[in-house]
Amino acid sequence: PRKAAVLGKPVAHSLSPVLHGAAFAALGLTGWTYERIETSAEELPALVDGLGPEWAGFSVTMPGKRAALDHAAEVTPRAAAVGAANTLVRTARGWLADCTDVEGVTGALRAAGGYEPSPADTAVVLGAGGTAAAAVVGLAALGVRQVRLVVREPARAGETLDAAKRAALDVEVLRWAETDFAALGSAAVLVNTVPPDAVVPHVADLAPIAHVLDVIYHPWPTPLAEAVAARGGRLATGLDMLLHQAFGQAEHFTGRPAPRAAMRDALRAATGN
Ligand code: SKM
Repeated sequence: PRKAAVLGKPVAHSLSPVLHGAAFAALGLTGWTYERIETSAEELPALVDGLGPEWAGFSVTMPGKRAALDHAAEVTPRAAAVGAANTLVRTARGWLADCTDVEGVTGALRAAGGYEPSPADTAVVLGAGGTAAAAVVGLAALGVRQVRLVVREPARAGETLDAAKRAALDVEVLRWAETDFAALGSAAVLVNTVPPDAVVPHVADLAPIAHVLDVIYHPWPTPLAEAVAARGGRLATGLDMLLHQAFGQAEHFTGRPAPRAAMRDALRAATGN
């Protein structure tokens, strides 16, 4: 039997043990365990190197995603594109870093958000934190070419902007306070990564967008989600994203196809959704 864990700080709220515990059980991997280990970014390298060969790999959440990328011997193209890793997998050559958050975004937008991309589409991303970089790389992976990035602090948007440029996106950075939100309502797809209090004044302008991933899912529904649904739009949530990013991790840890239905059912049971 092998072991895996989610590393982060805080980590007590993480639903990854629900998802990966269900995956191991559905694959008949008796004795395999998945736990939470509270770890700062600074502690991460020594922690993973100090654990024995029974450890197959790790999910990595905030604040360790950059440290995980920097510590790896090998980096997948999508982790390099995002500039962060949410997965470390043990290989014969050392740690392999991947960023399955990209699949979290693409899977959530397609499956829950009903989004069928077209190259002429314009996407809007609200926010420039860690999730925004995965969002722009995910949108590029879907075939979107143009992104409007609406940010409250342009000085902090550098990492997301770099990710958008690496993904060869045509990106326009808009300063939140000066943005004409009504003009954004014609976008094909929206990924929101900022808290409801900032979005509320603009909900009516954004509501016409037909496909929305609102990564903020607590409390649900957000005012944005309600307004989009009332206009007939399709919604994906942070929980959809969590589910879809876990599939690739489960495959990395076990070497087998992820038991998707079992993982989805376990997440639903744990969250009442
Ligand atoms: O990228 C994911 C990570 O793999 C696990 C996670 C969690 O357990 O809450 C959240 C995201 O950062």
